[in-house]
Amino acid sequence: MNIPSAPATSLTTKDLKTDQDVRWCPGCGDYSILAQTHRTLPELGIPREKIVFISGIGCSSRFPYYTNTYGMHSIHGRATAIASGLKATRPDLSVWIITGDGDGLSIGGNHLIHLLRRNFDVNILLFNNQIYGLTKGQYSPTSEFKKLTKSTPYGSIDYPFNPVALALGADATFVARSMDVASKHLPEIIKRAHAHKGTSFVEIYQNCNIFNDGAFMVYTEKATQPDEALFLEHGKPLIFGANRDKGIRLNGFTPEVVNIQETGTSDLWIHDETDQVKAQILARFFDDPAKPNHLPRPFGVFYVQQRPTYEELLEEQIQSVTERLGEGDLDKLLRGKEVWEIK
Ligand SMILES: Cc1ncc(C[n+]2csc(CCOP(=O)(O)OP(=O)(O)O)c2C)c(N)n1
Ligand code: SF4
Repeated sequence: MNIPSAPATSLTTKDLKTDQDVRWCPGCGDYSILAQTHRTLPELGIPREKIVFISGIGCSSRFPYYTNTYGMHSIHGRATAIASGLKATRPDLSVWIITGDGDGLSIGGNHLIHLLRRNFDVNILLFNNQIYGLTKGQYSPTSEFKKLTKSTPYGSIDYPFNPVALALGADATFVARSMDVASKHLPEIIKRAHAHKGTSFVEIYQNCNIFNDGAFMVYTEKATQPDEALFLEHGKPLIFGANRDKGIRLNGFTPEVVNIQETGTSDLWIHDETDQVKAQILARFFDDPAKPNHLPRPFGVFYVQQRPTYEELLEEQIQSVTERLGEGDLDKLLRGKEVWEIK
């Protein structure tokens, strides 16, 4: 793809569009995520030639074709590995990983967790549609228990991953959740992810209207969203409900929903995105919305931690070893003392 230089100050949403035919099904949530990303990138102040989108395989992974920056539609589950290599050698680049729940959590699950713990300064946008879209509707690692698909005709007996809990378990330093159609929320989360120095993990609920239509409807539809979605804001109490009359408080380590009109707001849980223990509890707000007395599903930034990035530590280590031992010589190393002959 031809990437003419577009300085950060003049980059527009139009500049980011490509001449490629978009091959997603009409109505797919991927369009909305693409649009929000194109709308947000110019606000980040990065020159176009410094932006790289790396994807794996899947419908979502076609994203780099439709974004006029550098990019790579790579191999299944390995966008994380390729992005790590790129960031280690070119820390000046803004690296974005586009992956799906199949790509990132099935075949790519192992690479994902290691990227998270290493804390390369890259951004992961995981499009979660709870299905394999590209291969026509098999169940994925986030499909719900008992899910009926072509590959689970009697219902899935796999217990699903909770991607936010998984990322926290791998010691990710930025963990957030948003949704495809959230035209204000998603851009804010993308900006926060970019601003974070370290790996940012953003799970995005994405509707696959062909093979799993309506999977997240209770969170996205106007009629149900206020009671089902809990929008997290740092330093603010956890309040939700159509009349903003429901709150969350902690009873020991157990969250409970209270009616604010009865209890007031003084003992409500105040969201602190630097609190790892509370982030773990929030991640477990993962009830089936059909269950009576279920907790609402949180959206926003669950957790942020400042920790050195892998590329910083790598550079530091190379410098200190070079100062101590001098420039390395690969040829000498390969022909060093530990050489033996096989006869
Ligand atoms: C090595 C390998 N195994 C399996 C496949 C088949 N395959 C292609 S995409 C995909 C899953 C995609 O699901 P997801 O990441 O959720 O993306 P979506 O299409 O839903 O956006 C699979 C299993 C493949 N292309 N390569
Ligand atoms: S199959 Fe699903 S995820 Fe893939 S393009 Fe179509 S609607 Fe989107």
